[in-house]
Amino acid sequence: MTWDTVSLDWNDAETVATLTVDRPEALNALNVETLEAMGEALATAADGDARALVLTGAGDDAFIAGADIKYMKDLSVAEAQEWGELGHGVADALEAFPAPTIAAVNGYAFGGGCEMAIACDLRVAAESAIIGNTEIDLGIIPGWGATQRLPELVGDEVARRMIYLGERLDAESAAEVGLFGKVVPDDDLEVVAAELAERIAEKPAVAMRAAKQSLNQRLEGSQAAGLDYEKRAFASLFGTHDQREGMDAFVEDREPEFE
Ligand code: DAK
Repeated sequence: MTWDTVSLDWNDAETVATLTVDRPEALNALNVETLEAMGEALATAADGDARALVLTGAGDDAFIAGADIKYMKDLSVAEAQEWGELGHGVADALEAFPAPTIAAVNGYAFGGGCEMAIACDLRVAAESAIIGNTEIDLGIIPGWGATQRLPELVGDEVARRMIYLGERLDAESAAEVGLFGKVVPDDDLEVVAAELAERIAEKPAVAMRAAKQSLNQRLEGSQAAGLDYEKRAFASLFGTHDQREGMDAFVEDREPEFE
């Protein structure tokens, strides 16, 4: 199976799959086609019994610069709900992937890009990576899981600062708050992520799956309700003045004037 904006590659032993988002013209921002392709690629990797999966972005500039603002800007509430479901589906598929997933964060990881990274089991970052949930500056809130997953990783105080202020953290600061497990020189990222994936892939697969499922179990229940709430809250912002203004301003390359 091949896709225009996503590739799926395997190591020689066919134990580690690497899913690369490849939309250079939009800094790997996620549109409908790319999210659908990611979902299919994850299913293919699971069917191929991947024992570890690496998620990364093509090129040196971006992991994923977020959801595609140009696509999102004119969505109605109903369309935003569908859009939310699509992105949530991919983040959920990463979280529930039957083997550990590693985000190799190269460059920008904003908004939905940050949300895909935090849906992975582990995060390794290049020194030049910058990460944040920047949605507030577009007049919306994170819509693919960050209000629930981010506090789990970095604690409530830091998550609130990041989401309320749209803070963009450099790699070192992100590692300090526990968002990145490891920061490496840019040129080493691919190798370090691959080595980590290989180490995981060499462990007993059945126990690994049980370990992941058990760790994920603690998130069940209250997180599901929280994710549902987030979907509804996100969609309800479409059509508001600040959502239109925030996204128009981005597309027109000017400062937004919020209400
Ligand atoms: N969407 C669409 N295009 C994008 C993009 C994005 N997120 N980010 C960058 N691009 C495009 C730019 O428009 C530009 O395209 P052209 O003008 O060349 O056609 C090209 O990529 C290169 O970008 P720049 O020229 O801006 O490059 P710079 O190096 O100057 O700046 C930047 C890079 C990453 C700092 C800047 O592009 C930027 O700030 N981008 C926006 C980052 C951002 O705010 N990301 C968060 C998006 S909001 C939900 C669903 C989803 C979400 C929430 C709820 N529900 C339905 C529940 C998620 C929301 C988000 O992710």
